Amino acid sequence: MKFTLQAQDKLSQARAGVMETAHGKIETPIFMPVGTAGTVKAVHQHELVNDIQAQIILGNTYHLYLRPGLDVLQKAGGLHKFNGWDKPILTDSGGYQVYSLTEVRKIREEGVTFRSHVDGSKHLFTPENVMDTQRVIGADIIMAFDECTPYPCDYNYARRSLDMTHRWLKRCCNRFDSTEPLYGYNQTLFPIVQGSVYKDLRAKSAEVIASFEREGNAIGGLSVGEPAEEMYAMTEVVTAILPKEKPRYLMGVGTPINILENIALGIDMFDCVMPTRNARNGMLFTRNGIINIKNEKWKADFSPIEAESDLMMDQFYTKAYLRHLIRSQEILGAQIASLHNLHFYLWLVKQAREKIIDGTFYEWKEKMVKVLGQRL
Ligand code: PRF
Repeated sequence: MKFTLQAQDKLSQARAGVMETAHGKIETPIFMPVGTAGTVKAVHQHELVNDIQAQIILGNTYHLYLRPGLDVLQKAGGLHKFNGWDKPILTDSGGYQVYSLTEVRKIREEGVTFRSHVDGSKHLFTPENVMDTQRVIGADIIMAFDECTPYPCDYNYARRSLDMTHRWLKRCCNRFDSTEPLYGYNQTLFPIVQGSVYKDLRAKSAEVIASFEREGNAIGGLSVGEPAEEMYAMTEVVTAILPKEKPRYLMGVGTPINILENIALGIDMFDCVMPTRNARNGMLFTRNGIINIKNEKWKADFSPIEAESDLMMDQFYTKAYLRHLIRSQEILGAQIASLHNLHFYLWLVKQAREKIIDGTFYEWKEKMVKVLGQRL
């Protein structure tokens, strides 16, 4: 993988760049729609490509390992072949999903044992087998196995967990570097900074992670319930240490405002379930603020979903109709709202990129942050 920086904002740490993977280019800053089980929920591949120009999607090792399982994925020739998405894919390692989705789990030096949320069966994830699984899935960018500490988290737990995440990283790299890709194209491994909300632990972790000299670096353990100001403070500590010439990925973040603030702090890549998950509950993100489409207010509003948007569906359907679909739990409601929100997120990062390149990012960002939090 190659990463080229194209522009750097003067008033902030924001940057614009381009990543080149085996499945194509990614212009940064970028938002990656989440396709947990190999599908971005309620959105077709052709809509991702043609209607919203998604450049990369995310998959989850945990879900794909449980269903459809590695035998099917390997027979298919990897996830790209299986789901028909031939642009870049990034897979999360399963670490985070094991902590958030499974109840019975034991975290040990060897790895994590857990019970499947699907059928209760027992499994063990280790740094080694998670690398092997991500080889089988065949994502372009794969993630290290880490422990995402909860919030709040006491200092000593965070410190011990961090040391283990670093030892796990060494094991991930050993396994990854001693195995070959299965489908004839290169994959790359990103390590993950942890350290909860403690500046000294974050700084130490960033130094350790940077010393592995991988092609890109990620920041985990944020957006887990801490106040936004604490998240920003941690990003700032970490981006000051991670190398400038490599992409930085902030995992699981966040609201449109979180994304803009973190771009200003030097982050290049984001993913979050918020645009799709919230869409299914009727929350629409727009360039004028947030709409709860279920509100009475929209009952007979026959204006387009978003007049300024260039998404065909935003022009074609009205607010009143989308309100009706969502309130009736019609499948089409989830489809329209999900595509709308993803289109908005991709519009936002594309705007940010253009503003960074033309030198007006900072003032634009300040203005947008005021607008985007409004409830319409
Ligand atoms: N680790 C991994 N995946 C993640 C996170 C993490 O800390 C987060 C935290 N926001 C989201 N996804 N492996």
